[in-house]
Amino acid sequence: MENPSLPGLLLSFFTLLSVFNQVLGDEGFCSAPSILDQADTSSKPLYWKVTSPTLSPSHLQDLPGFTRSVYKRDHALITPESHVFSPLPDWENTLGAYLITPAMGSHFVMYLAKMQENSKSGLPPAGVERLIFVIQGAVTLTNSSGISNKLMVDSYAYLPPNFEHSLKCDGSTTLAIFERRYACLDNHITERIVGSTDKLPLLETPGEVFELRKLLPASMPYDFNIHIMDFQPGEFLNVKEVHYNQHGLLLLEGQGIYRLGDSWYSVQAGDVIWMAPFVPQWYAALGKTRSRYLLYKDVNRNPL
Ligand code: UGY
Ligand code: MN
Repeated sequence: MENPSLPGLLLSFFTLLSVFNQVLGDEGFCSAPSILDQADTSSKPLYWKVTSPTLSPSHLQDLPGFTRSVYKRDHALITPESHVFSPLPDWENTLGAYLITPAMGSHFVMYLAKMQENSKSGLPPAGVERLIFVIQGAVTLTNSSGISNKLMVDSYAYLPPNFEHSLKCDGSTTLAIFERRYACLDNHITERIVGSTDKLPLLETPGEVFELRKLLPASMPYDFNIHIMDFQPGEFLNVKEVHYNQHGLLLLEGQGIYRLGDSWYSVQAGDVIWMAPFVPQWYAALGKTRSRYLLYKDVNRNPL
């Protein structure tokens, strides 16, 4: 038999190599989803994961009927693949997904609002206060005397009960919104607040390692606050909390494990959690990047 020539040998080698690569390709039988695929997040806008969620591992993305969402008596995890959007009542050209409502037992609502060029907000019902936080895009907030503020990603506004205002935008925008019926106190009123997370000071967190900012003043007039909590990978809550306050949480960045009652959940940016009063709660941040969440908490009122 004739010996194969060198070019012939090389050709066979490269043919074999390319077949081997195809077999092992992106979804190869022995490959895990590559961390490198997710690594280049530096060029992406802040909070991009909230509106571009992925399921991990990726081979579960199209599994019929699969969701990580859970609804229980004292907590719920509502993950992006089960968000359902419909026109928001009283808003123009805006789709909303109510993710936490009194039907679950909460005394507040939390929803995502998706606006576009010709969208306009409606007002909350009488006596209801509102906090909006910009996740994607930008929105212009105008009050009845014509004063306007442009709110970019990471900015927020608090509107006291019965405060006339409207929100408009030039393009695709996503807002997280919290509303509750204001619990009045004699001789106290709340004021309109406009701000941005990066301008807020870090607050003391005795006994804890996470970084804390609060969107609203801690003073008596305010019956709730929104905390911004940052954890580096590997950091976790030291206190295994059980408390009278309710929570509504939106994970803005990162991933980790949330313990709620006796259940332990893998969570990632875009996930929403409802925590009823007294549900045991604990978080540990994992992965390669910072975890950041927005957290509604009722404060400054006697629970009686
Ligand atoms: O302030 C809080 O109650 C907060 N640390 N809870 C939480 O992160 N689940
Ligand atoms: Mn808590």
